[in-house]
Amino acid sequence: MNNVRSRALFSDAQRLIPGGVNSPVRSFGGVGGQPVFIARGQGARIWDVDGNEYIDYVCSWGPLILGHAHPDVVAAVKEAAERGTSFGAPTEGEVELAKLITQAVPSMEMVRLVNSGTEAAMSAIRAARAFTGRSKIVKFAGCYHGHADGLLVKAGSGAATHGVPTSAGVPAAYAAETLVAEYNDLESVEALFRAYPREIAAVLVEPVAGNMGVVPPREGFLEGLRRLTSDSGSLLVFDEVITGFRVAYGGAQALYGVAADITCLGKIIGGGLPVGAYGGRGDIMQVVAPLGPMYQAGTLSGNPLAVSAGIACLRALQRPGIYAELEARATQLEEGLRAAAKRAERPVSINRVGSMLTGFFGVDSVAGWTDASRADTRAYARFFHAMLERGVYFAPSQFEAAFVSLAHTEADIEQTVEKARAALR
Ligand code: HOZ
Repeated sequence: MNNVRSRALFSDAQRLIPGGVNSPVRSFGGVGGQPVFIARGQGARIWDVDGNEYIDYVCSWGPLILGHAHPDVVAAVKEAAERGTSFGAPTEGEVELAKLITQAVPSMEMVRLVNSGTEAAMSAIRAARAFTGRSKIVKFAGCYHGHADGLLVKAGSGAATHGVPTSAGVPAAYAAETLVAEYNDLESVEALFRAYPREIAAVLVEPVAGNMGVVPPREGFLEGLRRLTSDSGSLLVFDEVITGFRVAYGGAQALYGVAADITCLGKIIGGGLPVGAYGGRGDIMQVVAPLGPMYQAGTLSGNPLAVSAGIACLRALQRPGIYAELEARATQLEEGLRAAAKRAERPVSINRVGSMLTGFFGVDSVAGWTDASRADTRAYARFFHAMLERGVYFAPSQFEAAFVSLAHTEADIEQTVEKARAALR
C-alpha cells in the first residue's frame, strides 16, 4: 500500500500537533503503525491522500448515518453558508431542529444546542446538580462521556485505548465527586446509593455502551436504573450522543422503552458538522440560564451550518423503512464476520445493536468493561491492519464501534466479509 504522503503529513503533524492528531484514537496508538490521512469521502467510501480507497466503517465515529457527502446534507450546508456562517443571534433553523429533536425524543421537552457531545454531557451534569442540589454523579467503567474533568474517570474510548482512563490534570476533588459502577450490574449501583444516600445528583449512562466497544444493556438494566434514580430523587441521564437517531429514530430510549430525565445528543443531529444538545423534562431545563441560575453559553451554539446539516439529516431519516434497511445491512455484516471468524477458528465475540457493532477478539462474551478489557487487543490490531491493507477502514481501536450507514450496499458488505475471511486466515 502506497502511503508516502500520509507518512510525510504525519511526520509534519507530529511536530505541530500533540501526537500528530486532534483526537487521540486517530493516531493509531491502539493498533500500532501510522494513521492514513483522509482526502475525501463519498457514500460508504473514503480515499486517503495517496489515493487508496477504503470501505469506511468509522463514518466519522457515528454521525454519517447517511454516508459521506450525502447530497441533501451538502446542499443544506452550501445554502446555509451562502446566507452567513454565524450570527451569535437566534435563527429559524434552531427552532426547527429543536422541534425535530423533541418530537423524536418525547422525554426531551426542552433542548439546548451546544457544539459537541462533551459539552452536552458536561452541561447535563451541571443541570442535574443545579436541579437536585446534590453533587455526586454515578458513571460506569468503560463508558465515555467526552473529556470534561469529572467525567474522565475510568473512561472508555480513546482514554481506555491509550491507557489513561483516569486523566492527569483532573483535580482529585472533582474525581471524588464521580462514583464508578459496573455496566450491566445493578447491584453495583444500588451499593453506591446505599453508601451515598441523598448525595447522588444523577446516574449518567450510555444506554447502549459504544465507547468500550458496543455493549448492549442487559434486560432490566435500564429499567433498574430508572427505578433506582426515581426512588432516590436523583436524575437518570442518558448519553445518547452515539445512539440518538442511530439505534432507532427516537434513540435507545425508544428502542428499550425507558425514558431519561435528561438526554445528551450529538453526532447524527449535526449531520457531520460539530454539534451537541442536552435536554429533558421542562421542570429540569428551567434551571438553565436565562430561565434559571445554571449558566451555560456558546458563541457558535446553534450554528447555522451545523443546524442546517442536522435538519437535512434528520429529515432524510424520516423516510419509512430506513431503520429496517440499516438493521438488514448490519445483520449481514454481523453474520458474515461471525462466519468468517468461525471458519478461521478465531474466537471473536460480536455485540451488535442496530447499525453499531464490535467484534471483541479472544473473549466469549462482553457485558461490561471487565470483559471488554480482557479482549486480545493485539489480535484486533492484526485484523485491523490486514483489513486496512485490503481497503476496509475499521476503527483503529478494539474499544470502539463499527458503524453501518445507509450508503453501505449489500455488495460493500459482501466485499468486506470476503476480505475479513482472507484477513482472518
Ligand atoms: N471519542 C471518539 C470515539 N468514540 C473519537 C473521536 C475522534 O477521534 O474523532
